[in-house]
Parts: sequence; structure tokens; C-alpha cells
Amino acid sequence: MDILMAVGTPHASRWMQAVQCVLPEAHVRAWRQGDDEPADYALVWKCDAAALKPRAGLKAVFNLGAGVDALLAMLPGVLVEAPIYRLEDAGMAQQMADYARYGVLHHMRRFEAYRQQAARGEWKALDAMHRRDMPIGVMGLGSLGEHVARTLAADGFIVRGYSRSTKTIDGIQTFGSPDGLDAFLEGLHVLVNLLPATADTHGLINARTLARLADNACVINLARGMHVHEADLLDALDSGKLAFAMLDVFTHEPLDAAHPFWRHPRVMVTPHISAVTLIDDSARQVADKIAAIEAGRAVTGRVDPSRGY
Ligand code: OXD
Repeated sequence: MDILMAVGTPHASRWMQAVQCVLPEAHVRAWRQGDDEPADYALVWKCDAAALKPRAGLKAVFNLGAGVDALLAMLPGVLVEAPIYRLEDAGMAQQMADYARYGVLHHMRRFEAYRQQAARGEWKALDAMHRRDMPIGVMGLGSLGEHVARTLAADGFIVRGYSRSTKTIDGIQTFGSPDGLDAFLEGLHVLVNLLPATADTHGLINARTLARLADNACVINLARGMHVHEADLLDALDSGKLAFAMLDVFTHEPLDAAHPFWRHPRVMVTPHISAVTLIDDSARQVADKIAAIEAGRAVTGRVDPSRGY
């Protein structure tokens, strides 16, 4: 079996080793410019579009990250014909849930305000917030979003979920796009974004949608920078509508050194680390999916390019 690896990050050789380890019989090669030789499977992440050209024998392409937006953006030029699969969870869901839970607790226990008070040497107890008074909304209920929503609900929070078509999840009030958006947002104290990046979700977090949240709300963005209208978010922070934003993803990454998010007193910036891809777990998942394809069994996680995820 021929496996083509096209990984445009410094972890390329770690990926090669991990894939060779879980598929010891396979011939694993790194893609190089001009390589249009046959391959059974292509494993790609942040790759050159030329690696995605149709090639003889290709049975599937695996995207080695959570979001498929960058891969799908390259497709119109290259028209890869094989089915595309995304990573499903592979250790990312728990990391996302940890990040979201940290942000929610940071907000609920008013740690940002206490940090600022401490910097001034000010000893003052602020009013406490309680779970029952602070509904949380999770936008995007794919495998990561659903896990985050379930984790927060299991922590005793009142959780709402929003997705393209209305899902049923025990203990979570769910809403479908687009008609349910306003009811979903109404009075939320925390908005956690885990939407896929599509034309429909572009700029969805904007002045209009932020206005529906409770006053002093918090936004946690774990999905893509393109979901957020940055100027509207800054206005909402400056006007006090938002008390806090915890942002892991940005329209342009790395975030420009002069960007106001860096120094905003109510923004916490992290460098796209909310869920780091676990290479060994992910390689194992890809190997299991390859085994299923080879055996003619059904495989989950197939990307629908027309939906954008
Ligand atoms: C992503 C990832 O898709 O880091 O953002 O996996």
C-alpha cells in the first residue's frame, strides 16, 4: 500500500514516523514538488495544492487536523476526486472542553476582574455569579462542539446548542440554523464558538448577534477567526457589553504584533492551541479508517465539500 504524506508543518517527520509505525507494511513517502505518482491514500495538512491533484489509485484523502476549510479552499483548483475524511476527536475534544471550561470558570468566578484588582493592590469581593443564572451557548455541534456542550452540562451549567440542522442531545436545549439563531443567543452569558468555517458562518459573531447576549457576557472562540467581526467584538468589549473574550483563533495568524486584542484588558489571546493534534492518536485513527476502507466497511467522518465540513 502506498501512502503519500503532504504535511507542510515542522511536524512532517513526526507524522511520517507515526504513520509508518501504525502501518508497518505500507510504503510511506513524503510528497515533493512534481510527485504525481500513484498512491492509495494521501494524508495532508497545510499542504501545497499540487499535492491534491487527482492521482492514479487514490482511494481517500485524510485531513490531519480538525478544520477542513483550508483543504476545501484548495479543491476548486485541483479537483481531487477521492473521498475526503476528517479527524474525529482523536484527543482534541477533551482539550477543547478543558479550554472552554477554563474560560467559563474564569468568567464566572470573575478572575479577570480580580487579576486587575490585584495589580492595583485592591482587596474587594465582587458579587458572585451562579451556574443557574448564566446560560452558556455552544455554536457548532460537530464531534468537538457536542463534547464541549455535554461537558459543560455535566458540570451543572445550563447549556444551549446551535447547529445547521437541529440536533437532539440529552440535557441540552438545541436550536437549528438560521431560524433558531436569535432564540439561541438571547440572554446567553457565555458564547462558545465551534462552528465549521463556511460561507454561512462567516462573520456570524457580529454587532447584531452580540447585542442579543446578556450584558457583561463572555465570548470564547475556538473555531476560526473568520467567524468573528473583529471590530464589532472590540466595540462590544469597549462598551462593556462583553466582560471578557478568550480568543484562540484569528483572521490572520499569527496575530499581528500591533493588533489591539493583544493588549486589551479584557481579552485573553492564545496562539491556536485550544486542541493540539495528537499525532500518535491521529495516526492510529487514520490507520483504523484505512483498514475499514480496505475491508469494505463504512467509515465515519467523510467531508461533504458542498456543505463545507
Ligand atoms: C484546526 C486544527 O483545524 O488545529 O484548527 O486542527
